[in-house]
Amino acid sequence: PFLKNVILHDKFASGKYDTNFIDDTPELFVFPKRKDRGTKLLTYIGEMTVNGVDGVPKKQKPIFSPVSIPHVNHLESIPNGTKQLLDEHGPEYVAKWLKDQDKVLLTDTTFRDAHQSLLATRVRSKDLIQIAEPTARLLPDLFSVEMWGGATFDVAYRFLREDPWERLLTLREKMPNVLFQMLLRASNAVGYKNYPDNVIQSFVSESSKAGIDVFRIFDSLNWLEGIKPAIEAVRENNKIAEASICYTGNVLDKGRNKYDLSYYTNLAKELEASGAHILGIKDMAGLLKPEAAYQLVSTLKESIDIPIHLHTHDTSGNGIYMYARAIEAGVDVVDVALGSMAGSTSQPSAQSLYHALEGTKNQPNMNIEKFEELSTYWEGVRDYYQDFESGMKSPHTEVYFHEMPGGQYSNLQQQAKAVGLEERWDEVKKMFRTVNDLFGDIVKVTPSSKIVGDMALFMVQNNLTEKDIYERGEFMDFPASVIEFFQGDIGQPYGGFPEELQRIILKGRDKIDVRPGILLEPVDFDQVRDELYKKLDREVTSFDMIAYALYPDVFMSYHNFTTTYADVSVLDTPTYFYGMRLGEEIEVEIEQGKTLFIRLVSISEPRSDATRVIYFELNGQSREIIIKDKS
Ligand code: 3PY
Ligand code: ZN
Repeated sequence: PFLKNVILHDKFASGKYDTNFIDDTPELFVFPKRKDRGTKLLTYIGEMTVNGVDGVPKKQKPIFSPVSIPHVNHLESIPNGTKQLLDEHGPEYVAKWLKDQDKVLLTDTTFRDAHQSLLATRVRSKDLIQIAEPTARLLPDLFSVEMWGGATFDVAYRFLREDPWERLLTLREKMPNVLFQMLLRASNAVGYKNYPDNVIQSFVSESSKAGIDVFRIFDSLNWLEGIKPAIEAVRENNKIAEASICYTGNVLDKGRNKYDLSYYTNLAKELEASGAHILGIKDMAGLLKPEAAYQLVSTLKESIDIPIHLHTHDTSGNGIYMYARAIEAGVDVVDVALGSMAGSTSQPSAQSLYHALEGTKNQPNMNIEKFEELSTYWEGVRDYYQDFESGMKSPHTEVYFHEMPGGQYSNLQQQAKAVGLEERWDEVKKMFRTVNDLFGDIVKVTPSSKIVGDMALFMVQNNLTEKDIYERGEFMDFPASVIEFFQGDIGQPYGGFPEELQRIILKGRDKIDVRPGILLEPVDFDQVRDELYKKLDREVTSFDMIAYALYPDVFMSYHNFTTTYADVSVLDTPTYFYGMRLGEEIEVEIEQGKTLFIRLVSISEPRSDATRVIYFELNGQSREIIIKDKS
């Protein structure tokens, strides 16, 4: 280990060391602690068995049927797809190729937005990885697979205790043929605030290296200044910049004309001029109605030369009809999810679209049986995450009123639960719209939608009306995110801030009207490396550095968790959430060729200090683990 520390040390690697190197470098003598992954994993399983996972009421582990993984021939080579087009010919070529296709192309969002929108982003890497290679083999005609970014990055570290970079690298290895697409919140990267420009540049360059090909970039206020640096960063890495307009309001409503057709076409032209290879229409809440889609896509097709990629959420139940009209108007790609992970707050179903377009010249090129096979797999996996379902059982046309993004619905609901507002969820949704109007009718998508959500929770919790805010707001402590928004920290909303409200909320604090990235000091990554080396007590990767620069506390809490419990991503999902049943036996492959056989033998009654003894068998040997019962 000493030699390894020397070789991995920055100074040694860069040749900048002298004869005092060993004396002056105490970290060379810090050796990795002996791992006992077995005991750590048993402790985690014991915790889940006795206390359950945070945020989910403790319940007995349900019995799940085995999931069905489609049979594929692993020896055959994986068919080529759009990834090869990009790697061989570059982004401009792919954009032109896309525009030249007669049939509509598809992006499958099952690996990202579908579960962000249906299951509070909780799908674990294990469930993605085991279906990755079959997906690559069975759906090689997809334009792309959206599988990263948005909330998945944060949630992976924060709630799933796994490394999102590992997820990306492993999926890339298993799916070498289809473009990988991510959602990038422009200057907010995959976080909720503006970051210095060099963090965005490093994030884009590292994610490009790790396997992302298409970056769907949006600014949460549709602010052009906010989106430009991210477009440039993507172009520098020779990847596809899909710059997006976020659709809000209703272009058909002539009484509400803040966001009309000319607003969107002007923005689209500016995005094209700023270097977008593809224009994204990001209908994050599913507000785009069929006729509006027809008018919007037709107008955009006349105004710009780049291809158009349409994204929606099927909350209202009108998604397929809307897509059909957009396709008639010439849209080039649409986002769909596999049937069992589609509909409601998620994307429209791939299979439904296929059948809806039968008899038209645009029907996508897809082998419907393969989609069905993969859909069966997801039907089984979705059961594991039943505690994160939103409870929405049928189309909700009320979305046209509250305008809440699909990806936010189940997440805000979890947030409302956490602050005791579960019973008042209907009020929270109505308040979401009240806050929108109070803020001057803004674009609502992460992070602006989170700010509207925070304010809505604050107002419901304190039983406040719009009038109360204007009359008594001087004496209120508003949520930090709301104050930052009115300071200009995430950018400038179209049409500006409502001035009187801004005064009430800021209470004399400073505000800015320039791009926040201009004012933020670049992150010193050398310093981050040194700091992290001390904290992690191991080699620091550029992935760790970026994660730490984005969210230091979440990253450190993830690290501390893995130090206590080892790498829990190796556990199957039911065990990860619910622990084990008495008498149950599981196999856990902790690394290739190394499997632990674990049996839960018995659990003692709580002792006087509220601890229980959990008796396991680990590879045939008895092991006892002590867990405090928190009930
Ligand atoms: C995200 O930013 O995570 C979204 O999905 C926005 O729609
Ligand atoms: Zn979405």
